[in-house]
Amino acid sequence: MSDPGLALYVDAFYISPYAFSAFVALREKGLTFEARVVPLQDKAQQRPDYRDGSLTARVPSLVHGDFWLSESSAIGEYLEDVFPPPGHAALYPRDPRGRARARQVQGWLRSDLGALREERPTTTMFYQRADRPLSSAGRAAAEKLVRVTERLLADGAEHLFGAWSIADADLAFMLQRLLRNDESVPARVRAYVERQWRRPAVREWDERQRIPLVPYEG
Ligand SMILES: N[C@@H](CCC(=O)N[C@@H](CS)C(=O)NCC(=O)O)C(=O)O
Repeated sequence: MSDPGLALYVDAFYISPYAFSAFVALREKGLTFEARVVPLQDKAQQRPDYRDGSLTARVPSLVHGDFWLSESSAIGEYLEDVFPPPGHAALYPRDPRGRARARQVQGWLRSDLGALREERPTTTMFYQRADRPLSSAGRAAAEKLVRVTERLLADGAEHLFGAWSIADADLAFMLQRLLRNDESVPARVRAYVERQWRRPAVREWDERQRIPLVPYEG
C-alpha cells in the first residue's frame, strides 16, 4: 500500500485511553502511520503548533496530509469513512442499530464512570497498581460498568456486536482498570477482556516500553 501520510499524536506514557482507541483503530485498519509524542507533562499540548493544529489542545490528534483531527471517536469515524471496508477492516458494525449502539458505548465510556476513572486511573494499568480500595462511588461505577457489559455481551459472544468493533477495544480498556487492580469481575466479563487484550493492536500498545512516569494533571 502507498504511504497514506498519516500521523497520530499520543501521550508520552502511552496511558491515554483516547490515544489508545485511535492507535488501535489505525492498526486494525492496517494503516501505516507515524506515532508522535506530545509530552503533556510539559504542557506541550499548549504549544501553538500543536494547539492550533488540534484545535482542542488535547491528545490524540490524527494528521492526514494537511488535515488535523482531534477527539478519538471522531478519528475512528473519519478512518472508517476514508479507509472503509472491505478494503480495510471495519471499526463499526454495518447495520444502523449496531453502529448506533457502538457509538453509544463509546460516548458513554467517555462521559460517565468518573469515580472509577479517578480512583483507578490508567497509570494503575501500566505503572503502579492502586493502593486503596474503591470508595462507594468508585464501587458503584465499577458495578455499573460490569452490569452494562453483561447486558450488552450475549452469552457465548466474542464481541459486543457480532464482529469486532472499536467499541470492544474501548470497553475492554475501561474494564482493565478493574482487572489490573484485582477487583472481582465475573468470569464471562474477564474472558471477554482477555480476548480483546490478545488482539495484536492492543498488545502492541500494552507491551510497549514505557518511559518512567512523571505525574501530571489532565
Ligand atoms: N474526548 C477526548 C478526550 C481527550 C483527552 O482528555 N485527552 C487528555 C489525555 S488522556 C489530554 O489531552 N489532556 C491534556 C489537556 O486536556 O490539556 C477524546 O476522546 O479524544
